[in-house]
Amino acid sequence: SIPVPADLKIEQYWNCTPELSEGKLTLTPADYAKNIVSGGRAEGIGIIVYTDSGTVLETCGIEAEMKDGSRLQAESGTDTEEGQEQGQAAPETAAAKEQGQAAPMTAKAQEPAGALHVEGTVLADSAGNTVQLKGVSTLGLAWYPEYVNYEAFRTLRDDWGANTVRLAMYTRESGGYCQDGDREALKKLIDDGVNYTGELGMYVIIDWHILSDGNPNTYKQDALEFFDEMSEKYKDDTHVLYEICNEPQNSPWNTTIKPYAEEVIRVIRSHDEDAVILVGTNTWSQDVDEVIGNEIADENVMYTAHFYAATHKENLRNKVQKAVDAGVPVFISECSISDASGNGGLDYASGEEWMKLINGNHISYIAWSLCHKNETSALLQPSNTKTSGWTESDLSDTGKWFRSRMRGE
Ligand code: IDC
Repeated sequence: SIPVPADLKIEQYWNCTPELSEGKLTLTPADYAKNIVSGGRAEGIGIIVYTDSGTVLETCGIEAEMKDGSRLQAESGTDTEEGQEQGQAAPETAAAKEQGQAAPMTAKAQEPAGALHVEGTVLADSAGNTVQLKGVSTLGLAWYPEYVNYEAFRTLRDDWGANTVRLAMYTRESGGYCQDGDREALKKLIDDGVNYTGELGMYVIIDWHILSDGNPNTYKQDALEFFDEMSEKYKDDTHVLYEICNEPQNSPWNTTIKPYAEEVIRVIRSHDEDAVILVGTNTWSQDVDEVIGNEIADENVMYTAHFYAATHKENLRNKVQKAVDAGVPVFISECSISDASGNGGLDYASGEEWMKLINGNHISYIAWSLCHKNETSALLQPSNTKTSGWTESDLSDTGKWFRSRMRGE
């Protein structure tokens, strides 16, 4: 809660919900209902503000660490006493006192989101704070390319509270990378997606979307070349995660998926030592329990579980919990409340059970899928024509449900 001039206006914000009232600006972090306690830290939260009168905003209780290690500080002016009584004000730092005057807040262009790493079963930022990624997946990149645009992602960030976009690139389906797809066009869409998310301070997942090809080794050579190219190109982009096989089937973990993953990971690691890599599990990414005691020897690997709540219920939830309890880092890189066909009736009750599991374990999750196809998992109404700036009435029932979950409502 920050005291601000009465005529303050908010131009932009990210990873938080700002609320202005009577000369006070309150920022609520978007992260899984996280409270920043007095003296605590939060990263990636931003606001751009201005005043018509030109009043400089210099008395606020915010302290921020800049990328170059220097500190941007501002001392709380009028709110200190009251705030301290409530245990809310930012601490008066020694440095701020020494300066005798607070540094002005500068509006900076959004920095790309900082590198993540796996800590225990969850993701964490460089300061060790748990980070829960949440966001949406495209449908096949070749099918709905119009939704890969800056404003669409910005809407997801600012209105949905999403911090991640998954770029699903099918391999074998029509328009797929190893089928009849236009490889250059697909890579251009990925590049656009990586750049837009970078500019927006969001994370992005490059998803090698195997499906009807079943065994990840079907196109292993293509996968090795593709990830060689991607990881070299994006080695300095801290916001990029790689998902190396969407949904293997009839592929036992130990003899088939794990050796494939080890090979692809070796290639990625030759360019990028620590990007987070997501590995699919057998049976359409449902057998995360197979990984228990047989993990890949790499610190920044997570294993995916996918659910479609109307089909996958307690049985799969138990498997996920069992894996997490055994220390396996699980990432839900695809999910919906429809049935497994991506269509059919929605199961809200099962969806709520999944959310309890997800939030109870700080599991990252991605909703399927950002498009207006006439199927119930599509997040937009079939009649939708907007490529960004959707209001609630533009969203399908599934879209509305996920939006309110991501907003923590
Ligand atoms: C579905 C799409 C559908 C498309 C089909 C292609 O929703 O429009 O025609 O793929 O085969 C998955 C897959 C994902 C599926 C989705 C729903 O990862 O590609 O998308 N699903 O069936 N696993 C479980 C469900």
